[in-house]
Amino acid sequence: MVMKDEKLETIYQDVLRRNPGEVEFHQAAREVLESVGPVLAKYPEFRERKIIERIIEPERQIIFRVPWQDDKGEVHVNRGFRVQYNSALGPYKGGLRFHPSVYLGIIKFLGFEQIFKNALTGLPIGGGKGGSDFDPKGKSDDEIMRFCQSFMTELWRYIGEHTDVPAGDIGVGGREIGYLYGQFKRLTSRYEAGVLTGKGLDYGGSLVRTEATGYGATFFVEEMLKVRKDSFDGKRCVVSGSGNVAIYTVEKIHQLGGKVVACSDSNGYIFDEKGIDLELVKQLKERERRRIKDYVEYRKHARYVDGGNIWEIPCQVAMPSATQNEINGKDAALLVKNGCIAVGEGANMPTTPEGIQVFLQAGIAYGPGKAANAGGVATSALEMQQNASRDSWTFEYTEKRLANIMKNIHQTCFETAEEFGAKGNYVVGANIAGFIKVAKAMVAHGLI
Ligand code: NDP
Ligand code: 2IT
Repeated sequence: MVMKDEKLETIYQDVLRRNPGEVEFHQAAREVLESVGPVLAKYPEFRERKIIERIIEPERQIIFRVPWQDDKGEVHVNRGFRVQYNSALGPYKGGLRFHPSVYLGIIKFLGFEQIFKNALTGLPIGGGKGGSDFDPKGKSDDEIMRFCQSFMTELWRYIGEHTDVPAGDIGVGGREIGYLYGQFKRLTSRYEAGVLTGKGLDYGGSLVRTEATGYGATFFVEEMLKVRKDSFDGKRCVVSGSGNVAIYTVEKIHQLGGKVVACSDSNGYIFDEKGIDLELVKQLKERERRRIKDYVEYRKHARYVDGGNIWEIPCQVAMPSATQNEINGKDAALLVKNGCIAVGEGANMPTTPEGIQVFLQAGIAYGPGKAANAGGVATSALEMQQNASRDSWTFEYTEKRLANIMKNIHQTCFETAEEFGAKGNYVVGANIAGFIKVAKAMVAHGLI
């Protein structure tokens, strides 16, 4: 489908031509381009200063070799990436993803979305993303450590508390951040806590960072439900994935009175009519690093569906928290048909463009990732604040800050959508509000 605005269509065709094969990046770029037409009418200086053409081109892209040895002494070579996308609002900020599917197109889609997400938090952070096609599954602790050390041996010269501040994403959690931080400290001889976020609590991490993305996404859905005079109380929910974001989404939904009946990993899903036993999931996934199918060994009444599609489970609230494009048009239609009234994206870009159209046309509350999952990076920015002041805040205070930030993001998206004639459309609201903030700063900085 061709875009309504001819100039934007030309820009999009240019994106396709200059970034061949990067389909996830094309998808993320197109969604933003489709939203920002009305902004250009209101702010002609953005068009004159070619803000869109500039924002869509990363400021800097770094690609490097990561050689490492496994426990048997065999040598492996992976590829490392860091895309420093936009620094108009602050140092580049965004996670590192270790997954075999990683290539430049995935890092660019994530980095591009991160610019607008970070702008929405209202905190001084630019956008970036990195990672590697390394597969952490089945690797020993020592192998993970050697990989992280080799990765940081290249990355350290490009990052810093005022330059670029990586954190976790898929395949990168507290353990990996620890090894990365140790190697950064060794290479630089500096105790620069603010260079990474998601650190352990013993060496500069922030309380609530572990929980932040899942809690934040749940707060966002709570706000969307409030607009509809509704709440989580008694709601039947499905949360895909069983990693960091999924686990703390389930935790907060349960605290707010909802019941999560299914979660998953890349092999299949579990269904537990009595409600997911979160302590068991934490034991299996966080401490023992096992597969979700093992859940049914302990909860005999629960069911594991190998290779199954989790979206076939009827629910009122769906929170995709695994990976990109996990909900297609058919899945979205099935969710709506089965009575789903709200979708909050813990993952980045988990719904395909066709799926998004289904949700919007059905008029359900749909919270896109760059708004709904911003609590993770927002709490990373709170970790940076604590590091800068050599302070550490209590859990209660930090969670309150997070809840407030999510409330503000929701309000900003809601009001911006209304202002630009798309009431209730959080996609348009998030894209426009994030874009305007970055664009204004870019205009102020001149042509750089
Ligand atoms: P984890 O590595 O902790 O967990 C990822 C989960 O998603 C696992 O259950 C994993 O299953 C599943 N998954 C990953 N890749 C695929 C795939 N290709 N197909 C099917 N399932 C898959 O990562 P996080 O929980 O941190 O991240 C989940 C999502 O949330 C990602 O989209 C990430 O970008 C996003 N996000 C994360 C933030 C954070 O702070 N961590 C912040 C904002 C967004 P398996 O074990 O089988 O691979
Ligand atoms: O997608 C994301 O926002 C993250 N993976 C978290 C980034 C961060 O810097 O905390």
